[in-house]
Amino acid sequence: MKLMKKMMATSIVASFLGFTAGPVMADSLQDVMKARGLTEKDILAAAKTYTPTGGRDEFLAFSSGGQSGQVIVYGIPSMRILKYIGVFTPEPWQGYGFDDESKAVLAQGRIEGKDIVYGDTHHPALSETDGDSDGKFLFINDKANPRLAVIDLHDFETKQIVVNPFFRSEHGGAFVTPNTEYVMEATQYAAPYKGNSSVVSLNKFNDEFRGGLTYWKFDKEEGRIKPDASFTFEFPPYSQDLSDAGKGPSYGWGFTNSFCSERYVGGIEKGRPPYEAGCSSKDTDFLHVTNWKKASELVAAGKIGKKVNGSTLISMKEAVANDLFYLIPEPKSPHGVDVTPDGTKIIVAGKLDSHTWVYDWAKIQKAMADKKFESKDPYGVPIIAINDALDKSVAVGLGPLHNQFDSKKCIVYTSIYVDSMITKWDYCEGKVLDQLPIHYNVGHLMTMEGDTVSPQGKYLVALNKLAIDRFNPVGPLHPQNHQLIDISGDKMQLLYDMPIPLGEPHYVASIRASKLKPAIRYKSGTNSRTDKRSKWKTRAGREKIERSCDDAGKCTVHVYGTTIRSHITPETIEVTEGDTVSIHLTNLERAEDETHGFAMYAQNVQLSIEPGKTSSATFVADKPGVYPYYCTEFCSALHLEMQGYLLVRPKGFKEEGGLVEGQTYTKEDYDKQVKTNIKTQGVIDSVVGFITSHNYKDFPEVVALVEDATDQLGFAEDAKKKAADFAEKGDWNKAMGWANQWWQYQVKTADMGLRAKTYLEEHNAKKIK
Ligand code: CUK
Ligand code: CUA
Repeated sequence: MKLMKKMMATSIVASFLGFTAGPVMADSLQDVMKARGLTEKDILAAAKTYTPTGGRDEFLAFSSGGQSGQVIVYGIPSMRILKYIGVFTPEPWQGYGFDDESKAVLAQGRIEGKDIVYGDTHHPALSETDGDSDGKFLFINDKANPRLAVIDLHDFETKQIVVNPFFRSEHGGAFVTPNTEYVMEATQYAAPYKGNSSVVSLNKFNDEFRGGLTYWKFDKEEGRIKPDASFTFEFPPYSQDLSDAGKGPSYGWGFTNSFCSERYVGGIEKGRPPYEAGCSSKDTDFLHVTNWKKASELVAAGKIGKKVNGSTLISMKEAVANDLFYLIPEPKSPHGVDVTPDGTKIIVAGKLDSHTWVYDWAKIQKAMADKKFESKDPYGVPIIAINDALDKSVAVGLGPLHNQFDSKKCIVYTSIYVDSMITKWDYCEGKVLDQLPIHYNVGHLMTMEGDTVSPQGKYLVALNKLAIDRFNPVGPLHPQNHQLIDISGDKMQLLYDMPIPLGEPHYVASIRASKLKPAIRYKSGTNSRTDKRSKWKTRAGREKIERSCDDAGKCTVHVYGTTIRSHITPETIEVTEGDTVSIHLTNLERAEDETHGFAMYAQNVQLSIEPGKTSSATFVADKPGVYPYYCTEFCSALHLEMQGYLLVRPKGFKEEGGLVEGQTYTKEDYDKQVKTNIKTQGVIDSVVGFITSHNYKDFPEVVALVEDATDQLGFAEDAKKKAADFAEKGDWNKAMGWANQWWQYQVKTADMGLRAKTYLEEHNAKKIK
């Protein structure tokens, strides 16, 4: 222990004086290229993606985490993973699904009374203002259990989960309208609407099974979806697929495609052809066109819609009667539907066709105005003839799936599943410009801010379904392969393969990193899931334990605790067998990245308490015993010592004896420690001298570090006084303990100070006196 202290003190001095040794460069670039078998093309690709230490990415990508029910955040062009965000699934690192606050969010996603602890996430969507990404919120859907989640990009935390009031599966979400007025969510597999469980026979498929499209109302101020202000279009039982919202001239409208408009019901076990055959017999399916703007006005005026399950349902009859709903034939078993950045065209990729079809919004509008329809579907929905809607169709390759737009006018990229390639083409001229093989079988593709009115170009990511031979094998289940492609020139250039080890990410949304303004800390005592002050917020020195019992003799213990480097207050919690224990911890830190964790033996407790946050863990102490707890984030040199005990006493337990000391100290020990502390103070003083003699106030990062160091130094002063008081009384054990605590605070101060000094040196701070 003493040796370790000495080593630490020495290293503080050494790093202050700048004794650092760097490696000697032995290799030349040519040597490395030769040794690793790299070509010049490889080196160029590396230079385009390599991000030197401390460097930042130009774009951030929010990838679906597929079956994991999470979101993956990574940087572009470095392709470095930055975070997994727990959404539909518990995520222990973040305490998501372990603290009371986030358990309440996951509970919103219960389906018909059941906890669902996975999600089949498909499409993330970033909030928009005037059709452009605004960096405020992220939405993502769960296909299997029709749900939608809201993530606040202020802290990258999931705030809300809503369950679709009608559907039993969905796919065409999340897609936002240009001012995030609504978030679209369309069904996939038709089913009787929820609450209609008496109808289960597939014989009634045509009459009782339904698809649909929900427009979830989003309140941007509050950052929450408003189910009672949302509405759902009843759709025929065609398997609706993806959606996109209109923009510019098509603002106010939504587009949702479909497959299996054959309404085939399968039955392979009865000798009937399987779904895959019955659902792909017709030459065309239907693009569903809905007017959400007019619908919202009519619903608000009480003219249409019926309140069902706390939300509004617009029947097909009402939608048709009010000119809110139309169908247009589209290529066989289509997949992606994407509105061009200027909102004038709608591009549909026909999975079983080798063409993409480009629809013209002006033509569609004219057909609607003239009430020129080729016919009606069996549900009375008007069908606009293909010739009255289509601008052109372009042969792009076998199995086109999805489209994304470039910053250059008229340029679109389409993923070609069967041919494993990306096709770059011009949708104004109807010309293919370039094709690039990818590895293998691409699903979605994504360009920078490619869903918005102003795509940023530069890069494209191909989300490939199969990796096969691209990475070191890790068993029969392979990682996903995201390939980064440079699209800044005329020819696409493949730059990088990135394995994704977490579910199948169907889609990714990207944003210019400078648009994001994530927080460093919470206002002290924040419940991060409600964004409000927690009722359990605790201030330094106000920590307490309260036990109360109801008339039936059920007792609850509330622990109002705090965490700060490097202790948890309280350090001993004593309860009685059978008590419900609620531990509420507020992290008193203000320093960047000073998160504390809190885990406890055998209680399934694991919290992540970021600076300012208040987190709670509630459990029943049903077994007498000793339960160690500790901090799970390596937060400081004395992190391992950030610990405590929960003691669960049997009823009627009588304590015997008092606390014993494991070690006794003398005046000599105390004096020696004080000497060390005074030496350490010398180091701190010179660091402070360096900082204050420079223009550190021009660097907010350094100002924050200095604030934190000043806090720590204040605590050191406190401990120093306590040590002196006990020394006066000749209580060398307590004097020694507080002298040690004094030194601990000094170490933390020095740590902050050295970080500030390094920062100033690296950023060429100016000497001011
Ligand atoms: S989907 Cu999976 S490749 Cu859910 Cu958008 Cu197309
Ligand atoms: Cu706090 Cu480790």
